[in-house]
Amino acid sequence: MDELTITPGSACQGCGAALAARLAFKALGPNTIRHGVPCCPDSATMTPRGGGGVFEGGGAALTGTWRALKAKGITDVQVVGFFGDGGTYDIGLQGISAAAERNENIWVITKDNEAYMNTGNQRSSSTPLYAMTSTTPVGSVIKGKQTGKKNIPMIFAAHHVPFVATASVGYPEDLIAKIEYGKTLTGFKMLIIQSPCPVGWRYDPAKTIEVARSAVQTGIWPLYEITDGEKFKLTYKPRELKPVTEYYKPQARFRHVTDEQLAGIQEDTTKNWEKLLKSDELGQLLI
Ligand SMILES: Cc1ncc(C[n+]2csc(CCOP(=O)(O)OP(=O)(O)O)c2C)c(N)n1
Ligand code: SF4
Ligand SMILES: [Mg+2]
Repeated sequence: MDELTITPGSACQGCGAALAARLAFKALGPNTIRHGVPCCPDSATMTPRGGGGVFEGGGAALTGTWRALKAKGITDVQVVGFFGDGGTYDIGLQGISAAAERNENIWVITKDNEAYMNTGNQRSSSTPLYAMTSTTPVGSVIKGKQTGKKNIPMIFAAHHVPFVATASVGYPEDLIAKIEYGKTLTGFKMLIIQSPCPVGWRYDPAKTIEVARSAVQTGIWPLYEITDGEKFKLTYKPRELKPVTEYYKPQARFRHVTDEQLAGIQEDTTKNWEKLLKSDELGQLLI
């Protein structure tokens, strides 16, 4: 596999998003057209045939690109939107949902760093419960974000598209295998890559892989794939989950979270994991 991204580019030390780009484009290969919308390490994710775009137009730009190629009889190119969580969960959602509903033959690959990092760490709908961001500060009364993370993979699974999966920069083989499988499918494909950001999440930049792995091993960010909106498979199944505190404690964005709040997060995480395990056993998504 060739290195197709210019990394680290302008990204910060330990940037999970730049690593997500590096892995994703390696797996996608050179026969790929990338569209981007404004996001943090954009220059770090530039590919030889890069494109620019407007947030709300991501889904439409991808659609137009694929349809133009098809009209010319070119059908072996991967048309890829490489977006941030802001561009996927929030600002670009309507257009991406429309493209998914039409089952356009495109990819949406999201480097999910759980906030609008490029513009100064403002909260997005991907920011998790209690996380401190510049727009969900820790004050004397309200401490951090008061609502949970939007479950975007399940929202797109409900569009009944051919492929929706989660991935992590801490598990590169899993990430690459999902892209390689997606390349064999025609239709809408989505991969959400959890991409830790040492600047916004406030941890030691040397620990990006540890933080990413800990999200998966605690069940905070389970790795799975959903085909045709219903067939479900967990692609990483630890015999036992680690306690969520292992994920929360090293990140200063959660420094103010109380033991009682952590107990609530543990309960929700265990409940969700049990549901996913059951879905995995049945091979069928239980919502
Ligand atoms: C319609 C619109 N709203 C706001 C902006 C300003 N803006 C540029 S990048 C950005 C943050 C993007 O966040 P995300 O997609 O999560 O990418 P990240 O920076 O975290 O990599 C914002 C709000 C914009 N360019 N266009
Ligand atoms: S702010 Fe975070 S996501 Fe952005 S380049 Fe730096 S480490 Fe990467
Ligand atoms: Mg972001």
